[in-house]
Amino acid sequence: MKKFIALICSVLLITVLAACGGGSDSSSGEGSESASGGDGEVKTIKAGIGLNSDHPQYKGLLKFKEIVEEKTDGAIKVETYHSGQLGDDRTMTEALQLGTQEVTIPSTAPLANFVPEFSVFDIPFLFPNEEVADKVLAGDTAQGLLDKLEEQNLVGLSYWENGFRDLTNSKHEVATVEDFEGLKIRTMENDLHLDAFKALGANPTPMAFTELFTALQQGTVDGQENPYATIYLQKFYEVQDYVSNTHHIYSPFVFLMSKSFYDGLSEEQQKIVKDAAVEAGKYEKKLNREANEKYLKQLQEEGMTYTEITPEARQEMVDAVQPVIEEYKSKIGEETVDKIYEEVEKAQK
Ligand code: KDG
Repeated sequence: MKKFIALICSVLLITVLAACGGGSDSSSGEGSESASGGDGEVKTIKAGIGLNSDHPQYKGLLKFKEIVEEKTDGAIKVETYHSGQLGDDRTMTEALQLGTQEVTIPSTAPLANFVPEFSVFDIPFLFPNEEVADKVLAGDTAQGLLDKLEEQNLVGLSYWENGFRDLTNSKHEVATVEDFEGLKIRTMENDLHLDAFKALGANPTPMAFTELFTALQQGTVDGQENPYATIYLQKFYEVQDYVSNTHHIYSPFVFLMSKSFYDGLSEEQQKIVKDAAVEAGKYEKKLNREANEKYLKQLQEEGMTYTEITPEARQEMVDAVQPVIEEYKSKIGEETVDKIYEEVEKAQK
């Protein structure tokens, strides 16, 4: 009996000690007042993305890890996952809301399912070039959209770059609007993308990025659209023969953190993760632009046929999607759409 009572007492003691702290629960941040946490507690950030480990996005994530672990003296540890090991853009964003994952960096397109105004970046042919995209993403509207994420239990720490999206397919060259006719195109999970491709005459299917390579390989879809860096680094050239510089949408990424995790950090730690997300984002953008520049040539070396879209043909595409843009103005929010167009115009002056 004595032995039994002693056993019960030690179990109780262990339970009380555990409740008083000492665990490495990544979501508990109470009581830590400095960057190093002060109480010796190590918080863990599980960070996952859909692209693979060769992509600039993953290299940017490693930069984030390096900065955060160094600046917090190891009090915050960052575990990195790529290639959809933790899920796709939507499921990882949901995991952040639930607090079971701390960081992900989705394209803004699937994020519009959480904050519809993000679809403003899905307006086809909105940005004429990267310089304009940079200015607008640093402007009031884009920064205001990051604030809106809080209502969804998410914190948007910075914009990164996915880039201008270009069309690939396995059927034929795409040079004009007519060439889209009947092509089965995978799009991101976003209604505006779907309707824009329908307006161009294609037959679009929304699908998570994690399923895309197999769908292209098995012919479930004929084509897809992504920046050159993704087309090359994900080896889509193995299952796609044609690439055109449609540049129809510029995709930003948003560096997202789970709000419950962020709220549990000390103020100093919050500043460190925020600054690191901005700094690592600059690094990612630089690598991404270098990659997009060099990979079109390499795609051709891998055997893809490249088709240049003439200004006239691009204008026909712009005209074809115009009714869709009109239709979506009220869905996105007239004010947001008007403001973004103003900012795009101002950025070109
Ligand atoms: O890591 C980001 C990817 O999951 C995704 O956003 C890539 O552009 C993309 C796509 O087509 O799904």
